[in-house]
Amino acid sequence: MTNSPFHVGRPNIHDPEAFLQLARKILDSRWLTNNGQYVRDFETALASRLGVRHAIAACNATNALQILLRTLVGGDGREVILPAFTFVATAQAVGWLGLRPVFADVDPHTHCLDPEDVRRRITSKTAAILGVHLWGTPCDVDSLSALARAHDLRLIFDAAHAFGSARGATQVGGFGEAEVFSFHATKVLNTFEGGCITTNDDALAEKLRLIRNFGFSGLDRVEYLGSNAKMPEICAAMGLVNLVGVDRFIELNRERYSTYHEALADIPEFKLYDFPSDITTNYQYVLGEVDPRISRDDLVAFLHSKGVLARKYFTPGVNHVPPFGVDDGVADPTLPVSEHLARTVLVLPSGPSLSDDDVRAISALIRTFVEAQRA
Ligand code: T4K
Repeated sequence: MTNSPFHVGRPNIHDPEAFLQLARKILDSRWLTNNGQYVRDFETALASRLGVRHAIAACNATNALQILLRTLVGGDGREVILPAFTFVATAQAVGWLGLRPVFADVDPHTHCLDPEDVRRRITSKTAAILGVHLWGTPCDVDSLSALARAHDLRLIFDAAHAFGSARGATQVGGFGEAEVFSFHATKVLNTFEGGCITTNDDALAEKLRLIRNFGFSGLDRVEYLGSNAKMPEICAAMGLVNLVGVDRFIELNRERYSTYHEALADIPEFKLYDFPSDITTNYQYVLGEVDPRISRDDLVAFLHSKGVLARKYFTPGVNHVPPFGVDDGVADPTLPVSEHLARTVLVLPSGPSLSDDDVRAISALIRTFVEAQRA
């Protein structure tokens, strides 16, 4: 493999020169953080792009989830229902606040929350549903909204993977009471580290802006229990530059996905994730399920030995991560789909840093491994 190693999360950088010019301006201005001009410009650009009233920039999605959960739900031991198949940060944000995560199973096709399983897990202690638009596929928002309304629950979404995704005419960003994006270096839109909360609720947005900054409502006046979840100016500058290129990144992601689709179509032991036809996505993650008769972990080791740094997202499942559980190899029978996916899913390198030839070469390695196992 000539260009290896190949990474799952190579950062997308639209225009380094434009970024460096902004960096110079930030240094000259001596205004580095605390709601500076670039953060405000980035928030305006995000809100406009996502079709929402408010985008509140944050230092990362984990912190953003925490201040949102704390503001809407509190931190008093009540229960939050979330998927068992997600990145650990979703559950850690809940656990960090002293809320109790209740893990629900996911749909075998979308890998997003199964509303029927959510319904079964609602109790008198349930305070909120936290959906995750995994792999950039929007959740079954209508069913989850109906459940939240019927049981008087808060409904928020972890949209860390879903910048640029949409269900019908509504872009991710406008669902539930609020949504949280990640702009981590590995995401389709990156600000080094970063994230944002989007909402159409004016009062919630105003409160979150204060809480993000220690709860200050004036120079010497603290109104709420706050935190420090501010995005620095340099990150906002990166975001502004990358926003210009994000549609191109998505287009390149889509091309890589199509190439994988063609190259892997006749390998039944590697079932490429199919994005539902009624949604729009950013194609940031390309993944497949490895037939359980073949060791997913051996395939990963083989690919790594060839410089292809495929990832076992998300293994172990969050229900097996301390303090939520133990990783003792015993599957939870009430979470059959999540347990299966945690054992079989493999995320492949993709995105603008790879060429279509790289994708074909990676696919050929998968074929070689699978055929050797068949023999
Ligand atoms: N909710 C969900 C559903 C999430 O997936 C995440 C984060 C969050 C919430 C929380 O968002 P943040 O608080 O992070 O904003 C990575 C990311 O760190 C994490 O943001 C992401 N999800 C998760 C799925 O993946 P790791 O530990 O796997 O990253 P790492 O360092 O192994 O990097 C992945 C690949 O990318 C490697 O091959 C190296 C390459 N890479 C990475 C970085 C940072 C580069 O080439 N350049 C880089 O600068 O967690």
